[in-house]
Amino acid sequence: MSFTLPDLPYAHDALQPYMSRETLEYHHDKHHLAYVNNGNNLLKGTEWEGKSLEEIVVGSYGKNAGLFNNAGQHYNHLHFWKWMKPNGGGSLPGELEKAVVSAFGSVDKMKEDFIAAGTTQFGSGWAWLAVKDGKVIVSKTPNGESPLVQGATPILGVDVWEHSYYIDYRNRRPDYLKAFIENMVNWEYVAERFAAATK
Ligand code: MN3
Repeated sequence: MSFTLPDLPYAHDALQPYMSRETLEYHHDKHHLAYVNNGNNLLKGTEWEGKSLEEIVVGSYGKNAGLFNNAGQHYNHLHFWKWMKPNGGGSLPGELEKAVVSAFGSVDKMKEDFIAAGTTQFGSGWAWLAVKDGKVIVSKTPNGESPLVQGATPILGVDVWEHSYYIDYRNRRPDYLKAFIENMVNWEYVAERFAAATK
C-alpha cells in the first residue's frame, strides 16, 4: 500500500484554545505530509511494498531506519488526529474506565502517570496508553517509535515533539500534556481501540 494524508476529522481551528489553527496547519498539513511523501519514496522497491502499514512499521523496525521513522510517524499521526476532538476529555466509557482503575487504582493516577511519561521523554517522542497482555499500561517512546514495536497495542498517544506544542505552549510541555488529557482526548476512540485490542 502507499501512504496517503487523511483529512483532519475536524476544522483546523476546532481544538482552540488548547491547540491552535497554526499548530494544526503546520503539524498536519506540513509535518505529517512530509512523513507520507518521504515514506512513499523510501517504501519503493523494498520488501514491504504491498504490506499493511502495521506490517511495514513492525517489519522495518531495526532494519530500515529511514523507512521506519516515516512509516512509524505516519501510523502515529493517523491515530493522533483521531485521539483528539473538539470538547474532548471528560469521563471514560465504562469498560475502559474499569480496566484503567484495575491497572492504576484510579483514572487520576493513570493521567498522572501519562503526563509524567510525556514530561520525562527526553527530546522528541510520544507518551502512550497501550494494551499489553490484556492490561492497560503507560509507556513512552523516542522519535517515531510506538508500543507496536514493543509487542503492545497503542490505544492513546500524545505527540511530544516540539512541533506539536511549541507554538501554543513554548517550553511548557507539562501544560500541553495536561490540556491534552483533560480537554482534547476523544475517549470514545480510545475505548474503541481498547475493545479491539482486548477482544
Ligand atoms: Mn508530530
